[in-house]
Amino acid sequence: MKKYPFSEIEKKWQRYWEENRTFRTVEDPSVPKERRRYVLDMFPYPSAAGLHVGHPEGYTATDIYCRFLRMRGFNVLHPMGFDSFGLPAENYAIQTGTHPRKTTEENIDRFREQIKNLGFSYDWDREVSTHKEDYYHWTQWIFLKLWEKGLAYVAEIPMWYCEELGTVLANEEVLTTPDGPRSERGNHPVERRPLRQWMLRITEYADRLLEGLDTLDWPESIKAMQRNWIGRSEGANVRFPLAPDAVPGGTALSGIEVYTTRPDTLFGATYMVLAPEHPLVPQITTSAQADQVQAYVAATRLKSDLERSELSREKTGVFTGAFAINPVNQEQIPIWISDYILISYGTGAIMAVPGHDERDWAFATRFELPIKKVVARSLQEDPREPLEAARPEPGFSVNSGAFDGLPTEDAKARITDWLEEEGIGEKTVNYKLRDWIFSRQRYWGEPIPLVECEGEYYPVPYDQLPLTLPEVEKYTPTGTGESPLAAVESWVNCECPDGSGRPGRRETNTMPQWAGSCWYHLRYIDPHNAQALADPEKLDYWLPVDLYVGGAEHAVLHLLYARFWHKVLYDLGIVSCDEPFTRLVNQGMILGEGGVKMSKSLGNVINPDDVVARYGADSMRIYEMFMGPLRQEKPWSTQGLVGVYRFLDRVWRLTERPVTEDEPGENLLRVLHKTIRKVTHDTDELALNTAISQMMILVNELYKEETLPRSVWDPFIRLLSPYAPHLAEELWEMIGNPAPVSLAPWPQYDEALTQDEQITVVLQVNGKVRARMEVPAGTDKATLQTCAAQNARIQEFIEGKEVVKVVVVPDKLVNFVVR
Ligand code: ANZ
Repeated sequence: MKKYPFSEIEKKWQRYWEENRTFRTVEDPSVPKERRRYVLDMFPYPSAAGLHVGHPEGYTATDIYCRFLRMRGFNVLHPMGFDSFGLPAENYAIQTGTHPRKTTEENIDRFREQIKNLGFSYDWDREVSTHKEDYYHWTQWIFLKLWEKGLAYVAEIPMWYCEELGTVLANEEVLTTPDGPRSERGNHPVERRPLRQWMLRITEYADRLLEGLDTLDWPESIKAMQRNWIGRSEGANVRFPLAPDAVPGGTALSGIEVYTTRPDTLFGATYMVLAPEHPLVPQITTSAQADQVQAYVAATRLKSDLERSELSREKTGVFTGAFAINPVNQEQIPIWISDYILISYGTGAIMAVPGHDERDWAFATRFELPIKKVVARSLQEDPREPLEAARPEPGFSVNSGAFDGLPTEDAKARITDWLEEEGIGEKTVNYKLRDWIFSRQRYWGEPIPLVECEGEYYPVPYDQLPLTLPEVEKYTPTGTGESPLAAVESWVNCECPDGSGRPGRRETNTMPQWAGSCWYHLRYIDPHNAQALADPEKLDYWLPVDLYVGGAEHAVLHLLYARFWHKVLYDLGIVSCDEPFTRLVNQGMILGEGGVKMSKSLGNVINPDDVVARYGADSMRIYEMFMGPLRQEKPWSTQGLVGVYRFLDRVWRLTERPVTEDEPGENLLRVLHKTIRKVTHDTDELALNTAISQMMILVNELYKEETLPRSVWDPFIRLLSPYAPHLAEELWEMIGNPAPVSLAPWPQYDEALTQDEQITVVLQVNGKVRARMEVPAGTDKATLQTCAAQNARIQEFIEGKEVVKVVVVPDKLVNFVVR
C-alpha cells in the first residue's frame, strides 16, 4: 500500500471546502440563540516574516472546537482577518519607499495562504483587514461618536521625541542605555517633549471596566493584571500649609496637597516630596538650592515613568530649601523633590512616612531624614522601640495623639473624618489608569476625521466618511513632530465642514494600531454592510463572543481598549451587551527545542510551512495540540511531531483492512464508547491533548482486529474529523459516506457501555478462599493487592501475622501467604 498521501488529500479537501463554501455562516433564525456560538481568534498582524508556530496553536484549538460545535448542531461564527495598520510596514516604507499598502497586502496574501493550508474552517466571506477603506470608515465613525460624547480631547503630553529621526517614538521604540534614552532605530538620543495629542477618556469608564471583570470567565491572572492596571485605590487628599518664614514668598502660596492611602500614618510624616515637574517647585525653591533643583528637574526629563517607578532603583532627590507644616502636630518638615514621585498620579506630591513605606524608608536612610514609628504590631509593643525596616503592614496606631491604640483600618477612617471636620482634607479615590493617548504622528493609520478651524475642531460629516489616506511622496516624518500627512498640502487644507466656507486644516495625526482591533469582533458579524457598522439584528444574534483565544501578551492593553469601546457602543445603543468577550483562553507559548525561546538569532525558529510540507497540515494540527495542555508553555519536539505523523499514518493503514458490517467484540465496543465520551468531554473543555491520547488508544484496539467493523470505524472518523479534518474527509469518502464529514452529526455514546465490565476476584489466605471482591476487568496487580489488603475479612485472617508473599493473578485471585 502506498504511503499516507497527506499532501494530495489535504489539497483535495481544502479545494472541496472552498468550492462548496462548507463553513459559510448565516444568521439562521431557526437556530435559537442558545445554540449559536461565536468563537474568535485574536487576528494577526501580517508581518513580513509570515506565520510562526505560535499562530496555529490558538487557531487549531478554536478550529477543533468550532468543528466539534458544528457537528453537534450549533450555528458557529468563526471568522479571521488582519490587523493591518502598523509600524513595521511604515518603517519599511521609510527605508525603501514601497507603499505600506503594497507590503501589507502582499503579507496578507501570504498569511491567508498559510492559514488556508492548515485547513481551518473560517468563513472567509467575512475576512476583514483594518487598513481597508470600507473597514476604517467605521473606525472613524466610532471615533466621531467618542468625540461627540466628549470622550476625545486634545492635550499637551510629554512624548519621546528624536531630533535625528525627526519623529515621535513609542515607548517600545526607546531603549534605556548608559548614555540615556536612545532610539531603537539608529541609536540616536531621544527626550521627552510636550506635544499636542488626542486623548480618549478611558478613565471615565474605570469603575465599569473594573466591575465588569467580575462577570467574566477569564483567567484569574489576566483579571488581576487588568485590576492592577486600573489600580483603584482609596485614601485621602491632605493639605499641608507651607512654613511661612521658611519659604520664599510662602505666605502667598496655599500649601501642598498630597494623596495618601494611609491617612493613619499622618503623625509619621517627617518630610514631603514633590514630583520634579510639580508647579510649586520653582516657587518654593530657595536661591541656595536653585541650581541643584534645576539640574535634577532637567535630568528627570530623560526618564520614563516606568523607570522612575522601579522599586529596586536607588532613590535620588534634592532638597528645595523649603519647609511645610504637618497639620496634625505643627512640626516643620523639609520639602524635597524626587523622580519616584510621578506628576501624573494623585496630586504629584506625597507626605513621606519612612517608617511605614519602603520607598520612603530607602529615601530617608539615604538622605538621613528622621524616621518615626506610628504603627505597632500589637498593643503590647513598646512605642519607643525603633523600627529596623519599613513596616507597611497594618497594626495599631502609636505616637499618634488621640488616635493611639486604634487598629489601622479604624485609624484611617477616624483620621479622615477629622481631616474633613477641620477642612484640611477629604476622602479620595484614585486610579492608576490614565487617559489613552490616541494619536500617532504616522502615515500608516486611520486619519482622524476632524478639521481645525480658528482653534476649534469640526467633525468630517458622516456622509463624507471614510476620510481616506492620501498618497504621499515620502513616508519620512516632517521633522516637526507632525505626521507625514502634514506635508500633503492639498489634503491638509480644506474647507471647514460647518458650511461657513472658512479655510480649515485637517487633523494630521492618525490613530494607533489598537483602534482597528477594538471593534473587529463587531465587523465580522456584518462585514460588507455599507450603511452601518453592522446590522443591529445580526449584532443581537451573535454577541457576545463566547470564546476568545489569543496570547497573554494582550492581557492588558488590547483587552482593556476593546472592552472600553464596547462599553461606549453599549451606551450608544449599538450593541446590547456591555462586555464583548465572555470567556477568554490564553494559549501557552511554544518554545524552541529544549525549552528556550524561539528566536532568529538562536536559529531555532520552526516554520509552519516546512512542517506542513514534510508531515502535512493534519500532523501539524494534532502535534501542536498533543504537545501539552493548551494554556501551558511547552517546547517544540521534532520527535514528538514524527510520533504524531506515525499515528496518522497508522490510521491511514487501517484502511488496508476490509470494512465489515459485523458486530464488534465487547471489548472494542467498550473502548469505542469510552473514547466517544472522553473525546466529547475533553474537546468541550479544550483539553485537546487528552482527547488525542484517547483516540490513539482506540486505534491501538482497532489494530488487534483483522477487519474494521463499520459501527466502530464510522464514529471514529467523526471523532477524528475536528482534529485531522483532511484525513477524516478522505476516510469518510472511502467508506462510501456522503461528504463532508465536517458537517456530519457527532457520535453519541451509551453511558452503560462506557462502564468497565465487573469481575469477581477471589481472595485467599494461604490458599483458602476467605472472601470475594468485585473489580473492573483488567484491574492491574498493584491495585488488586491494595484493595484486597483492605478487605475486612482478609484483615481478620492476616492480623498479627507476617505476610511473606502475595500472589496476584489479574481477573482471578489474590492469595496472601502468611506465617
Ligand atoms: C503616605 C504613606 C504612608 C503612603 C504609608 C503609603 C504607605 P497606591 O496604593 O498605589 O494608590 N503616592 C501618592 N502619590 C504618588 C505619586 N504621584 N507618585 C508616587 N507615589 C505616590 O499608592 C498611594 C501611595 O503612594 C500614597 O500613600 C503615597 O504614599 C504614594 F505607610 O502616603 B502614601
